Amino acid sequence: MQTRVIRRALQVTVLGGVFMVLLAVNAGAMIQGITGTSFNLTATTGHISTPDSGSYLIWGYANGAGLAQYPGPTIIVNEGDQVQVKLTNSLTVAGAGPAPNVSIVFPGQHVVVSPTDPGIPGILANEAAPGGTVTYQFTAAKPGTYTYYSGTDSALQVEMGLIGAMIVRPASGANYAYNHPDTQFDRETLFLLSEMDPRIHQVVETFGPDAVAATGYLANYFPVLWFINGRAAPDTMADNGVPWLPNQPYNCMPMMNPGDRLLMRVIGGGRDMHPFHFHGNHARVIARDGRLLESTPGAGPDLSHELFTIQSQPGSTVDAIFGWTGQGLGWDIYGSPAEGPEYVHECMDMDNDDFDDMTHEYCPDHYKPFPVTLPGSLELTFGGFYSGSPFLGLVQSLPPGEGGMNPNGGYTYMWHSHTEKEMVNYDIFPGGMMTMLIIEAPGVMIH
Ligand SMILES: [Cu+2]
Repeated sequence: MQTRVIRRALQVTVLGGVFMVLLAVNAGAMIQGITGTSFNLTATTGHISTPDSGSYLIWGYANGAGLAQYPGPTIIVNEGDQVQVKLTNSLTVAGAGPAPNVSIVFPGQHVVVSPTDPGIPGILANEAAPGGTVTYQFTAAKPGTYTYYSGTDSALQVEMGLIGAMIVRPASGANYAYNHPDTQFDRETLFLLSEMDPRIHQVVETFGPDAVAATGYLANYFPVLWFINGRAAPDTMADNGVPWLPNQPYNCMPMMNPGDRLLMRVIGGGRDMHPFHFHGNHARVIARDGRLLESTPGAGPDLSHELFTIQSQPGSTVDAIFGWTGQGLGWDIYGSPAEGPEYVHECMDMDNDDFDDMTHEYCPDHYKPFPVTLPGSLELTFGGFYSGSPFLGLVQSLPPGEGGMNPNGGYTYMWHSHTEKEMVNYDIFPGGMMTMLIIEAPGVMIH
């Protein structure tokens, strides 16, 4: 029955393609964050949890009086905005020493401090003393993907969690990464990559930050936890804002329909490099550090290039556009007539670009049969994501207790750090810097 419903949905979508175009950009397709031009961030303490049942003290930026977040609130502004960020230092620490000063650096921005709230001069940025404030001001002059983090004792404070993302949306509109048509996207996902050495957090929690230096842990750094947007897999795949992760509100599970352009905003948020690897297709890198890869201003990303692994470097950002249609597989991902008489349709390619105008099906593979014969279900071992069928959007019967994590019959691709020791939670595989891309069939709504 479910098979029939989903196939019907696909056929309706083919006929109702104009409707799909209208829905090409929806609110759920955009990265969550805080918007406006004036922000109040508070540096404060909290705890994060990891899927191996760990709980670790963090220092995080909070939105106003909210909870410490790892990473901090994603600041989303528009090109040309006069931005003001007031930082309040509410850190408290164990041990005899005072709480440290904190600050924010905004790489890529020309920052000044407010004359009425300049804070205290520091090495990289003016700082907020314990209980005090500092207000930073800058013009968001250039669109792109940026990071922000503590410029005070960064080796310790970034490790403790004082790191976040900032997005400057271009004048061209919210569904452009930069001011050029080739940077248009349908969906975007943040990948802020980081790691932690829990020993440091335990020393800070028990004895205070002044006790860290004597341990040598910052010099002999040994992370055993790895995160995307502050979560370790499988938490990466839980929804935004789930109640059991109050200090880790941002998920990371890209979802798309065939033909969508998915903008990947990748940020090196820790102190190690991470080769972030994606399955399913290459991605086209269009910008680095908030600058379009163009040969001359206005040329567009003519120096862009395709990669299957993004070498993410600490403090750096990369924008890439990922697409998927099933082109090149050599068989019809939607099934051939032999697989079911309900699924007889045309591949409508009015503009002769080889793709169906509405579903983005690759027409040269239309009706080509699935190339192998699958063993019977009693001969197979299933993963939780197998829908019972090799065809996109098709859910078929599975043995009792099998499957269930893929209710729409999407295709799922693991995206992960290619430093594969980083796909664990404190030595337990799988976990860590890993998530899934989900391709849902045309017509399956993605929220
Ligand atoms: Cu892999």
